[in-house]
Parts: sequence; C-alpha cells; structure tokens
Amino acid sequence: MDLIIKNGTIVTPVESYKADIAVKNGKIVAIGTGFSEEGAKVVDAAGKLVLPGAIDAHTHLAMPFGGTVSADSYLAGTRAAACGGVTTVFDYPMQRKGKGIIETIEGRKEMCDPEACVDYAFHCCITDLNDGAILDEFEAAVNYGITSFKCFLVYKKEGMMVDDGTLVKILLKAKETGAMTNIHAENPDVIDLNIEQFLKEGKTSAWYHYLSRPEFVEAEADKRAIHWAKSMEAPLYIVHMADKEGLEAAITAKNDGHEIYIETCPQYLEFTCEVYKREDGRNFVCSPPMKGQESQDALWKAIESGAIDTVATDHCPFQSYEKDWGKDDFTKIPNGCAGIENLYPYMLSAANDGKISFNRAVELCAFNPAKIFGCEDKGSLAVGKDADIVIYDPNKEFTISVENMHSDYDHTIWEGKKLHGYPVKTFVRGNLVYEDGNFVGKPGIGQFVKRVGRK
Ligand code: DUC
Ligand code: ZN
Ligand code: ZN
Repeated sequence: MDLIIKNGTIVTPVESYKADIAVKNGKIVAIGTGFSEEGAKVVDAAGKLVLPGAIDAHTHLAMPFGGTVSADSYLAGTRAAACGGVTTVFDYPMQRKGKGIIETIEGRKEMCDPEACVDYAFHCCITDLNDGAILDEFEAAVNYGITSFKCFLVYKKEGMMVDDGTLVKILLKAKETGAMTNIHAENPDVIDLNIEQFLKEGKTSAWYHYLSRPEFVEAEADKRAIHWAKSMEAPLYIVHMADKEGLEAAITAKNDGHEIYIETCPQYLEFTCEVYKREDGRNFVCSPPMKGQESQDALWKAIESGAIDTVATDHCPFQSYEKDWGKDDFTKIPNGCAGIENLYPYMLSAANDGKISFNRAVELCAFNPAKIFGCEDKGSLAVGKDADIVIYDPNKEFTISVENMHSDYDHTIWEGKKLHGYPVKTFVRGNLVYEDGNFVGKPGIGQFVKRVGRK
C-alpha cells in the first residue's frame, strides 16, 4: 500500500461510517479495517471527516474577458483549488469563429498541462458553428473527452451569444452524440435596453449592474432554454442559477420528467443584491448578479430539497485596479468574482452548522458533478476510484481573508467570512497537495480528465 488513511469518518452521499482507506498507485484499493501498514504512509484521521475531493464544475482561468484576462492562471487557480479541497477543476475554453473545438481545447490544454496542481477537465463554450463544421466535430470532441458544450444566451456585443436557432442545433447534436448542453441564461436585449437608459440618466454605480439584469431578465432566458430543451427532448444543464422564477421553472420541468440539471454558486447563497449598494459594490459584479432575498431563500430551499444538482463557483477573479475601471461606470467593471478555494469549505461549513447534511454537501460538490459530466473515476470514495481525498476538521475555525487564500487575486468578496470547520489535507490521486493552510503540491501534477459521453 502507498497510503492508508485510518480512523476517520468516511462521508458518501448516502451514509457516513468509520473505516480506513487504502491507496495504491493513485487509486482507492480497499475500504475497511486492519490493513497492513508496511511501507505505507499512514495518516491518522481520528476525529476528522474523510471526503471525496470536490469537483468545481465551473471556472474561468486565464480567461480573456472584459478587456483583460481573469487574474488566476491555471497554476494559481488550481493551487487555490487544492487548498480548498477541490481535486478536479472544470475550465471553460472559448471556441471562436473559424476555430475548431479540439483545436480550442488543445490550445488551453497546452497552457494547463505544465501548471495544473489538481486534475482538470474542459467544457467548451461554442460561439460560432463555422457553417456547421462545429456540429460535425461534436462526435470527435466527445471521443476526445469533451462531453459538454456551453451556450451563452447573453454577451451579444462581445460576440459570445448564440441565437435560439443555434441553441436548438446544439441541443440536438449534443443529444445525438451523448453530450450535454450547458446554458448561461440572461436576456441580452433587455440588459442592453436597461444599460442604455441608466447611462443616459447618469445612473452609473454598481447597483445599476443589478438593476440592468434583475430577476426577470434571467428568468426569461432560463425558461426559454428549458422550453427548447424540453421541445427537443435534449438534456440541459443550467449554470449559475440565481433567480427564483427560473429555478421554479427548472424544478417544474424536472418534476415533469425532463432531464434538466441545476447548478448554483456559493455567492448566490451568501450574498444578495444589497452588496451592490456598498462602496466596494463593484468587487461583487458578476453575471448573473446576486439577486434579492426571495431568490436566495428559494435557492437554499432547493439545496435542502435536492432539486439543485450541483454547486460550483464560476470562479473568475479580477484585480482591484481592474474592478476600479468601473468606479464611475458599471459597464466597465470586468464581470466575475473569486470562489474556487471557498466552495467546499463554505458548503461543508453550512453542513457543520446543520443547514444541510455532510452527505448532501458531498453530493452537490463531488458526486453529482462527476456523474452528470462523465468523470468515471472521480467524485466518490469507493474502491476503484481515484484517491482524490479531503480530510476535514469539523472543529477548526477559519476566517477567509485574501491573506490566507492561494490565488493571485488581491481581494476577495469572501473577506471576513467565518467558517466552522475546514479542510486540513487534500490528496490528488494519492498525492498530498495541501496540508494545514499550505500548498504542498507541484504544478504539473494535475492530469486531463478524459470524460465519457452519455451513451
Ligand atoms: N460571468 C461572470 O461573471 N464572469 C465570467 C463569465 C460569466 O458569464
Ligand atoms: Zn456564465
Ligand atoms: Zn461562467
């Protein structure tokens, strides 16, 4: 054996029980008791929880966006991930007009390979069908391990939006090839209308970022995407759900038997639109924006009931000086916030405080993303799976500060947030990458996760 983690409480989506885990060649080879410790590194997890590493299914690392590039490189982002108990990171490379899917992915893979501190996978954002050539490439992309494609229903002027006809073509092709369509749902025309009006009236603070994209702007696009997915009988994954009306429409469609998955993010569970009234409101600017209390309450209810499938971060930090570009004009604030290192500790702290069970936190952050996105070796503590393991101390008190994070950004919306319990060790395929507040891994250790399609 290479590694034995003993005396801990193992948490799965359905149960928690005391047992030891034996690891060899990066895999979990046995779960039980009484393993020979000869030649193995032995970790005593008495009094601790032993959890599957989290999967952050939604990040934007080194992403050209908003006139700059998001502040975390693949190295910084995955280093921070490791320190927050995330052992697989999904990034969203952006296919552009004239470029192919695999070409786009390989370009990003080249950047990521030498830097990745945890394992990584890619969804691919589709912005242009290249006269149909992109649809013809879906099958090859699925065989390559890219089994999900994202459509933006927004960012029209930025050239990232797809229209409804393109969305329908993608939904159908994804269904045919065993892939998943991911959707960022907001209505671009109403946003542009609102922005034009606010700027004309001199309403330029971050509060107007929220007012230009309020609840109903997201809800319309959620419902439109659901409508097309239902009509095409195609699976749909709605990213960063933030509004009650859209959430309820998605839950209704799920209950009617349609294959619809819902992701939300910790920022929507923690903050409301009131943050945009703060002096530093621009730091919270992301799209979709945080919504009102009713939406937040609905999201928590759906977390508790099981209706929400995953929690991921939409990690896309920018430096303070970049956020400051929008001090006097909210449209100039690069959209996005940090979260990759906060996801698992935040959800586990909610569990530790009794808001949800630890089993549910594991389901939302590890088991479900692995299952939905075809990461066969990830997301569970079970024999045969990768030894992606987090040891969690439920008694450790932790206050988030930019000073104790491991990214490259210079501020965080999570500053001052107190957490009850915190990860103390992270293993990626049996390799220790984080211990007691410190990154102890090596860039380049992370491997591409070749995912399997849905057929
Ligand atoms: N929203 C953000 O806030 N940042 C990155 C991309 C997105 O859709
Ligand atoms: Zn998005
Ligand atoms: Zn995103």
